[in-house]
Amino acid sequence: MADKRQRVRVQGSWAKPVPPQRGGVHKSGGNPGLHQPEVGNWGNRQQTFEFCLPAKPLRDVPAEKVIEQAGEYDISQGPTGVSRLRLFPGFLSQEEADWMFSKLYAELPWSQKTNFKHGQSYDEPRLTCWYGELPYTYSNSTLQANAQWHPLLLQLRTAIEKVAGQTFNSLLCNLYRDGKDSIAWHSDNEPSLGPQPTIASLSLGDTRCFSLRKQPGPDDGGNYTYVERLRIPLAHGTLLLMEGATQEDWQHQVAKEYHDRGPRINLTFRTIYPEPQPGRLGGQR
Ligand SMILES: O=C(O)CCC(=O)C(=O)O
Repeated sequence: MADKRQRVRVQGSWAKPVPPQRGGVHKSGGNPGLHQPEVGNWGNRQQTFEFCLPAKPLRDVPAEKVIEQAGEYDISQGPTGVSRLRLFPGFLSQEEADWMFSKLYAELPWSQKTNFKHGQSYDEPRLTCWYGELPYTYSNSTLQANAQWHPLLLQLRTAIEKVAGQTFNSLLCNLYRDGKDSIAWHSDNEPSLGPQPTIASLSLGDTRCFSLRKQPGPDDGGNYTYVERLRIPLAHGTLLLMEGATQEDWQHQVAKEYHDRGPRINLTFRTIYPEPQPGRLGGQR
C-alpha cells in the first residue's frame, strides 16, 4: 500500500537540518542538549522542520461527562446489554445524613484490610467492614462472614431495597479517612456477585469524585486512552445504583485528591452467592 503520509517542509534560518525520523515534528538547533549550534554561526544556518502526518487516522480522546442531576442514565448499550446508572442526590436529608454519618463513623468495626498482588502484600488505602452471611473475597484476601448487622444498616438496607426494587444480602462499608484514601480502578465483577449485579452505593460525609471509564474495545489491546469517561460527584446523602452490564462494561474508582478532604463513608449493598468455584480469588482493586 502506498504511504499516504504527507510531508511538509519549513525552511528556517538558524540550524542544521536533521535526518528525518518516524512521525511528528523534528527540528534541530532548538534543544541545546541535542544539537549545539556552532559558535558564531547564529543566523547563518538553515533549519528544516519535517512534519509527517501519522499513518493511522487520529482519534479524539472523548471529553469526560459529568452526571450531577437526579435521574436514570443508560450509559452504554452493547452485546452484554444496557449499562444503567440511577442517581438520587438527597436520598437522605442533611439532618438524617449528618446523624447517620456520626453514628456509623463511631460505631462500625472499621479495620485495615491487607490485599495481595503478584505475591506482595499491600494495605488498602481506606478502612472497611463487611456484613453478610457469606464471606467476600477480592484482591486475594477475604472479608469473613459477619451476620451481626448494625440496626441502622438494616434500616438503610430496607429503604434502599424499596428504591432499587430488589433485595440485598450483604454490604461492604468503606471509610475514606481523608483525601489520600482512595479505591483504584476496578469492577465489582467477582464470581460471587453473579451476572449483571446491581450495586447500591450510599455516600455520607465529604463529597468525593466517583469516576467511571468504559472497558476498551477488542481492537484496543487494553488501552484506556480513548474510552468514554464519566464523573459523578457523590455528595452527603446521595444514593447511586449501578445496574445491568455496568460491572461488565465499565470500571470505577475514587481517586486520591490533591486538596484536603474530610472523612467519607460509602456503603455498597450487594447480593452475594456461594462461590461457584471454591478457591476463586476475585478481582483486583
Ligand atoms: O466509595 C465509593 O464510592 C466506591 C466504592 C467501591 O467502588 C467499592 O466498594 O467497590
